[in-house]
Amino acid sequence: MTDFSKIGNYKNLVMNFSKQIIEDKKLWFPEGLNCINRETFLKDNPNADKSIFETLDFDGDGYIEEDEYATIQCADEDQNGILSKEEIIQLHKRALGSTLDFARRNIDKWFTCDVNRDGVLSNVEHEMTKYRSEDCIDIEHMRDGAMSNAELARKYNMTEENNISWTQTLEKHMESWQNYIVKSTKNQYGIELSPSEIILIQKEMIKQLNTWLFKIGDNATGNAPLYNSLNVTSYTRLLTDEDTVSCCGGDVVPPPMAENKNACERIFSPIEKEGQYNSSKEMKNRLAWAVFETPPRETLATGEDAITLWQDMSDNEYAQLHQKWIDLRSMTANDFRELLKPENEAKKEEFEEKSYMTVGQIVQYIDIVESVTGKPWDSDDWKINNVDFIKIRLMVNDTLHDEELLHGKTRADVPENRKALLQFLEEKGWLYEQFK
Ligand SMILES: [Ca+2]
Ligand SMILES: [Ca+2]
Ligand SMILES: [Ca+2]
Repeated sequence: MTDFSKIGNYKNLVMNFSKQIIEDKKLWFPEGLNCINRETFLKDNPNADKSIFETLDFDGDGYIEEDEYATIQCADEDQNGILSKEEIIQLHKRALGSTLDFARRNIDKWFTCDVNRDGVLSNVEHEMTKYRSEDCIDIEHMRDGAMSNAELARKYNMTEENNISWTQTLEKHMESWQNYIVKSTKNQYGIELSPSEIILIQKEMIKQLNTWLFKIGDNATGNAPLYNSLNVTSYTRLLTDEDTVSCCGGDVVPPPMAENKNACERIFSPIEKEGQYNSSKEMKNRLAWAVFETPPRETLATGEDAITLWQDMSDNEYAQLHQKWIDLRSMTANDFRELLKPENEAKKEEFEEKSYMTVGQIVQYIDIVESVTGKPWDSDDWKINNVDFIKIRLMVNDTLHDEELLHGKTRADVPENRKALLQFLEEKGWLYEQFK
């Protein structure tokens, strides 16, 4: 387990971040990342224990990135510079919680490809993944519901019996995902998951698989989860519970909210804990940000504040971008619903060309929020508290009713199009007792 306590008081460390190109991360951050290499760290902190560098460099790439350092700062709730036992436990809990969340979603993702729900990704099913555009906007093609391979081949004009050169089983998928998540929990939180926690992750996946004996998640029924169709950027912006301001979007590019490019405005406040909430204005900012096509991050300088983020842009360029933000932000729920009408098809297409979310997705999100608040989106007399927010997340992920799906069900209740999954789970020994 990572020993955060040996860092001592991190505020005593000299941290001279500078923009550097990291070979391993060049693909994502071609302009480099704000970080410190080992040599600089040791030079600036001659008296610090040598192992502190390794502790702070979560992913072991030889650099302490700002993100890695920020995790420590965030975990230090009372800001006294030292991670107490309790603060480390909380960090660990948060890391595990998010991992379990991802475990369920990983299984949900699998079934966007495994259309006949038999636990194996056939050639035809794999072929179909090419209909998935890079940003997943076209993923609707992939969610026609449970369908046999023959039906699928017919629908997409493929030969079903093409030689099976590529088969992936769910088991292999789960195993490789598990390896990935263990590594990424270390990279992101500096947390090493224990063997018993890894078993917990496996159990979570198996539970979700049993849930899929009944889970619909199909376009055909109109119940496609919003999560499966959103691109990663929009998803993050809609569902992050962390404090975010227009000058530092964290891992994602902020929106040009402020009139003055050097100013900072709050997009929304943190909503992670009891008592915290987002106002209707903040929620509308959130949605607009998820929709807004921000400039590619490599065209922006990365940095801690707005001043460095927007500096490379001329005042005029920024003003234009800001105007686009204002225009989008002034759109009402009704405007979006209007766009969905058949006679507005052309307008809708035009809008979607410059949008991270489809109009359908936007309306689906608004519907979810309205159902939680019981108030119209366009009014201003509502807010979202921490409990509401969790509910919205569950609804976006379509996992709100997962627990109930298994209640009181037996083998006889398993629908015909899930018999293959039932058999698969039985063979693997993953089938819940109640279905045997
Ligand atoms: Ca690192
Ligand atoms: Ca502390
Ligand atoms: Ca299959």
